[in-house]
Amino acid sequence: MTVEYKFPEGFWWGSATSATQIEGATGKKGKNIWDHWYEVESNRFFDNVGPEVTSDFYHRYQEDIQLMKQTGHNTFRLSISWARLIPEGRGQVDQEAVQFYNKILDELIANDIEPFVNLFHFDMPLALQEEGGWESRAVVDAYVEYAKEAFRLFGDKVKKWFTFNEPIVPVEGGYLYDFHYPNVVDARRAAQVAYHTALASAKAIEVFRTVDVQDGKIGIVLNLTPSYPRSNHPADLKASRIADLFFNRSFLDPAVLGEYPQELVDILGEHGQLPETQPGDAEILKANTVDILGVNYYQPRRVKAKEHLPNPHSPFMPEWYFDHYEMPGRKMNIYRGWEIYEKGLYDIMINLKENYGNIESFVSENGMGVQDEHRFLQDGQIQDDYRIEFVQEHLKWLHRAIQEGCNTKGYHMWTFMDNWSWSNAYKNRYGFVSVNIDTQERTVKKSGEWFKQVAENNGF
Ligand code: BGP
Repeated sequence: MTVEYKFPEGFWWGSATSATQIEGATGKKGKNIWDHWYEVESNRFFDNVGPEVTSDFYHRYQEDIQLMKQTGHNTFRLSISWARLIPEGRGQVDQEAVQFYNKILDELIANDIEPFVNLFHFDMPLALQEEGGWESRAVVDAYVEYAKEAFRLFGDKVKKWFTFNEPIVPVEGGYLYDFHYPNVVDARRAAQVAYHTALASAKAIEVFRTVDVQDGKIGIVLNLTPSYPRSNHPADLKASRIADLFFNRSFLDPAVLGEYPQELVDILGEHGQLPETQPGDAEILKANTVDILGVNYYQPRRVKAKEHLPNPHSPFMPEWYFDHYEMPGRKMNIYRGWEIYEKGLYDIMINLKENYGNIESFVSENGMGVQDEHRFLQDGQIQDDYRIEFVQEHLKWLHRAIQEGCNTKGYHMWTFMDNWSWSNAYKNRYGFVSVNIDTQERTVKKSGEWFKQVAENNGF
């Protein structure tokens, strides 16, 4: 068989998950904001389904790791649940949790699947949220202690660490647009949360390198959403540049370059939205940039100049500077409502090469959510040709980026098996493996079989 799109030797093939979305067994851990939000407002969750069981990975991890093998994984990203490891967020470590994560890591390694471990995937322990969550500087310190504990406990087995997954999402969801707990809408508080998260990441990296001296690499996973202007008109270009500042560079620049873009600082300053900082913070950010960058890419952002000037008396929001628009003729994932633009992945990688020192990177999430996916069931298997096409077309652009010298080491799908997704619960299915949420029965989809071939041939 000729392999037209061959990837570099040792390419990472796999998928990503997060603790809250797959583990279940919530009764055996401390509460996080998801457990709490579901308790107080279950109607905010699709079909009123909460995180108590999800895909029951807690009990089924052995079977699941076998399925990872069957679907060609040589790497796999999971996250540690902070509130499982340290139920109150700081202090006592739970020994059952230590055993649980050790068993998973051992099982992965025994099956030649390298574990990539992420420390925070949207799941603030409730006890710390009650202290102010990421608005509180003391919570940054608690996070650094947790990171240190995780490095100490699992550092012999884990050689790829990530401080955060998509840190902008809790900022947007929790403090700007009301789709995550604590449902605050306030740009200045959002800026404080964003700043403390970036600082927490840098401080965890400092501990990783200096205090505990771990071997291996440490990075961050960012959802980069390339911002495309409607036209070359200066006003559209400016709108797109500012959207990029808010939604990409607000984390990308401090993580990779160790400092904030001046234009972002100026805009926030003009509106009195700057976060509180402390002397010495800038040096910490500068000295502790990432070794490796995970790139989550789902869709682009299409932007045009603002049509109506914002009311200067209304509270400040990033949208004071741009409007979104629907590009005519764009290709859509009709099953999820997101635009599909495969070349976006190439544009991201070229940007990293040209403007971010060609940092070592990989695609840490990319995938296609599908509502009511059981309609594609035939002879007991989901025939997800649309997903195969989706992945393949993205991989073609990734291949081209690599050929042009981008330092890209792997491709992880979102996600391994259908899982519970935040307030969307089980609405959109993303897995290579389908999960019947009533019986917990797993079945490899057509895309899972296809992915195995791709991984085995290191291309297609
Ligand atoms: C990413 C998150 C994942 C996952 C995915 C799909 O942003 O990192 O945790 O939820 O989005 O999201 P959804 O199920 O809402 O389509």
